[in-house]
Amino acid sequence: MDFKLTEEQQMIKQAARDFAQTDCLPGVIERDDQQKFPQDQIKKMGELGFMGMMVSPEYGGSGMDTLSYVLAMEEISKIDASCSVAMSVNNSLVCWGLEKFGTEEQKQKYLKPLASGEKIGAFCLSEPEAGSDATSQRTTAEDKGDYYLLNGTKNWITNGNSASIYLVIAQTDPEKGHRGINALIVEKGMDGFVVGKKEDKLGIRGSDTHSLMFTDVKVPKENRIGEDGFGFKFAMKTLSGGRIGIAAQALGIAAGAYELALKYAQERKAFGKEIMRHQAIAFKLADMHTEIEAARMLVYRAALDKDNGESFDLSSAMAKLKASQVAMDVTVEAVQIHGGYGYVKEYHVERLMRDAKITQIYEGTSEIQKIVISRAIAD
Ligand code: COS
Repeated sequence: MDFKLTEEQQMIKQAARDFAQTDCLPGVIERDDQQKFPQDQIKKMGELGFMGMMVSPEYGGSGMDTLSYVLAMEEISKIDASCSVAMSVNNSLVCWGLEKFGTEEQKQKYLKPLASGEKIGAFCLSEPEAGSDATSQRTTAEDKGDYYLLNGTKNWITNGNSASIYLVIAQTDPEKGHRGINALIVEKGMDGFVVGKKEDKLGIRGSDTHSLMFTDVKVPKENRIGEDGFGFKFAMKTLSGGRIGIAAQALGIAAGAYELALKYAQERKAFGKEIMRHQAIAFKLADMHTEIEAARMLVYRAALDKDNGESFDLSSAMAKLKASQVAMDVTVEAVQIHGGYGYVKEYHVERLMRDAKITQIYEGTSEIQKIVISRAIAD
C-alpha cells in the first residue's frame, strides 16, 4: 500500500485549494443567502479542467484518475459545496456515464462540450414518488419507432436550470420492470420540456435544484444510452461512481469545518488560555481529526478501486456512508467549538453544517448505502 500522493496529484490538490480560496471563498455567504448559482466559479472550473476531470483528452477532458478528482472535490467542498455538487454531477454522473456507455456520435455531440465545461449536465432519476425505490419510474418513454415520446416529472434535479444536457431515466416497457427502463439524452429547448420551480433548500443553497416537466417530448432514438432496457443498470453503475464524488464532498465539508474549528480553538481564549488548551475542546478536535482521516481512507480506497478496474459498488457505498456521517458529526462539533460565533453566518461553520446534511440524502440515502453494503457482504 502506498499512502503517498504522486507529484501530479499534489499539484491538482494545490490548484483546487488555490481556486477555492481565490474564487469560491469571496461571496460564498451571499450566494448561500441569496440562493445564487455560482456561474462564474463554474465557468472558471471549466477553464481549469475540473468539469471533465476523468474524461479522455480526446473528448475535451483532463484525462486524470479518480483520486485526482476526489482531491479536487475535497478542496473545493471545504469552501463551497454548492460549487462542488455541480462539479460532481457533471463529472461522475453525466460525463462518466456518457464516456463509458455512449456511442461515438453521442460523445462527439454531448460529451465534448460537457467535459470542457462549455455546457453543464444534469442527471434525472428522482421523481415525486421514486427516489430510493428507483425502479418505480413513472416517467414514460414510449417507443414510437424512430423516437421516444417522453412524459413525466423529475424532482430535486441538481443543475436543473443551469444545465443544457440532461440524462433522463424513464420507463418504456412497464411489463419488463427495471429491464424496461431507458436512459435518454434530452436537450434543453426540446419542445415540451419545461424547467419547473427552484427548491428553497436547507443547504447547498447556491446549487440550483429544480423539478423538470416533460410533456410529449420527442427524443430521437439515437439519444438512447446503451441497448433498449439498459437504463436502470446505467443509472446504478453511474451512481456507484457518483457516490465517490459525494463521499469526497462530505469529506471536504468535514475537513473544512475542522480546519476552521482548529484555527478558532488556537486563537480564542477562555479562562486565561486558548480553548485548545482545555481538554474538553482538545478531545473534540482529536476525535474530529481521527474520524476525518478514517473517512478519507475509505474515500481514497473507493477511488483507487475504480482506477484499478475493480468493482467499486461496495467501496463507494461504504465511503459515502462513512464520510457523510463524519461530515454531519464534525460540522455539529465545529459549530459547538465556535460557541455563539458558530451560530452566525460570518464564521462559515453553520453553512457547512447545513450543507453536510444533504450528503446523507442525495445519490442514495445512508439507508440505501446500508442495503448495498449488506447485500454485498451477504453474497
Ligand atoms: N450495477 C449494475 N447493476 C446493478 C447495480 C449496480 N451497482 N445495482 C443493481 N443492479 C441491477 C441488478 O443486478 C438487477 O438486475 P438483474 O435483475 O438483471 O439482475 C437490477 O439492477 C435491479 O436490482 P435490484 O433487484 O437489486 O433492485 P432494487 O429495486 O432491490 O434496488 C437499490 C436496489 C436499492 C440498491 C437501488 O434501487 C438504489 O440504489 N436506489 C437508490 C437510488 C438513488 O441513489 N437515488 C437517489 C437519486 S439520484 S440523486
